[in-house]
Amino acid sequence: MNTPADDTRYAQSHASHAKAQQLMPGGVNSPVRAYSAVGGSPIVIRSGAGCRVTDVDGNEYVDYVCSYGPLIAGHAHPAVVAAVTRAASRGASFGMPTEAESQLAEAVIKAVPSVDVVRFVNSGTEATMSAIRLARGATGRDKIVKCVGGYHGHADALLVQAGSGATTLGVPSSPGVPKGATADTLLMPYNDLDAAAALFGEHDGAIAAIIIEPVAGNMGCVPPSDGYLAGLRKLCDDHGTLLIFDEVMTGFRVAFGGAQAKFDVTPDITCLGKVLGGGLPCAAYGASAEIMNRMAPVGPIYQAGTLSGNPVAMAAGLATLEVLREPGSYKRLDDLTQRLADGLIEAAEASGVSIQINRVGSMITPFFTDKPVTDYAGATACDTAAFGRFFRTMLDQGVTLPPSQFEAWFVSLAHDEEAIDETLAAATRAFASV
Ligand code: HOZ
Repeated sequence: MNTPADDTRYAQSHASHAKAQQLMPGGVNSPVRAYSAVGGSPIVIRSGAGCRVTDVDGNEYVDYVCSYGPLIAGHAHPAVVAAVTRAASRGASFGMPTEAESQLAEAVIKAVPSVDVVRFVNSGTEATMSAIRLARGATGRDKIVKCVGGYHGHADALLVQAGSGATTLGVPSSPGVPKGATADTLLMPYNDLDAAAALFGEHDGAIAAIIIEPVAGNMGCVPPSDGYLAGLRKLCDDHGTLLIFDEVMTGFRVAFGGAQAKFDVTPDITCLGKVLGGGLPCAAYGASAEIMNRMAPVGPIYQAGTLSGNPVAMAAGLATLEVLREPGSYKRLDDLTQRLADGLIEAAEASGVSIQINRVGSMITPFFTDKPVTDYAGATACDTAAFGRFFRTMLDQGVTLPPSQFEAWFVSLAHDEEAIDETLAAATRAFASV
């Protein structure tokens, strides 16, 4: 355990970030990393191993960012490192097919109920924007529905009332997105089936797709209420609309087959990412052959990518899925995360701090509120200043959390009881500081 902060604890991180700010907007390549919502400047990471990361000052942290989800096997898992090293030694990219693509495609198709044919891309953003194009092309309709506070990457049509970093930075609808790009994007509150039905009432015959995170993860973790996903499935069936599950966060995370396997609701199109690439840039979208074969070169709907299906990323993904296939993996993730949830509630109660824990598998968010959080309105009503104080005190004690109330924390197979208990000891002190 690190000692509480003193003036020199983050000296190298501060110097490094100051230099980075001259070179990149905010010194970062993804806005949430800049710590805007929690104050201070970010720690700069030197390395990671297992469930821990080390910053450039040599401070060690138990890590719950886990790269925002991909690192379900932990940092630098030996099998993943070996697979990546082997693949890289054979060549980084070819722009021609490799067998690794078919191997990972087979693994995805076997695991994910809705996917019979899959296309690899490089990021979750690419997966969702391609899925939207596919849905529009397949239905001949333009309108899409997304949830208020849902985040599906930064493509224009989806950057409307978006969660994650967009909400954290106070720009849920970004300047620079032309009105025309979002004119066909309809919004509904998460977990509100009546609101979804009302949209179909207003726009019947015009809605190509609903795109939804089946477990919301980008307003913090918010599980679907009973019957919600099945209700959306039925509405889509009744109206000839395609249901897209954005499982970039939940795929291979909440179950090997994703949220669709866990909640037993099968979408038409699935987007994957994060765990799929084991920490390397990799994502995918998939569906039935009937739908997917509308994509070029079989069909006319166009989407392409120089680095798509990159062999090093394929190797990292395959090795990560292999780790997850070990018996008991998901039970272990569940048990560890439940231990964290129970301990956080106990620690908060001891300090008289009101929190609500939302958890699905190894995704967890403690919300600083005394009311259940079931949607974006509930998430944004939380005490974000209290979260910021909690965050800083945790950091000072050697625990890295996503620097926003509107993100999920991730537990990996590399976490263990000792790391969780270390986290809870830190949390007891952090709640006292709130
Ligand atoms: N979907 C990721 C977590 N909400 C994004 C991470 C980021 O914005 O850097």
